[in-house]
Amino acid sequence: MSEIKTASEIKLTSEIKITIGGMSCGHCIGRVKKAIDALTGVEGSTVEVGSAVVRINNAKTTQKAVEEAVKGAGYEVKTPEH
Ligand SMILES: [Cu+2]
Repeated sequence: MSEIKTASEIKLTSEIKITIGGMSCGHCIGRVKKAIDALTGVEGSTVEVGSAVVRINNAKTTQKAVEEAVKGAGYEVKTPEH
């Protein structure tokens, strides 16, 4: 069942979903979105109360970095470790 991937098949961009605690209103959305969008390697984000979908460039950033940015803005990340 092993699958060998060539370099061209490795996706450079991926979409990650983060579950966020502590958000309650549009002000929170603005703060979280600003923190995420300020990161190098973030190509786009959709933020709503309780979650964010973020498109990242895997060569420039990681899901962990995005989660740290959310925490740095004062919110709780509920995404399980994987
Ligand atoms: Cu709020």
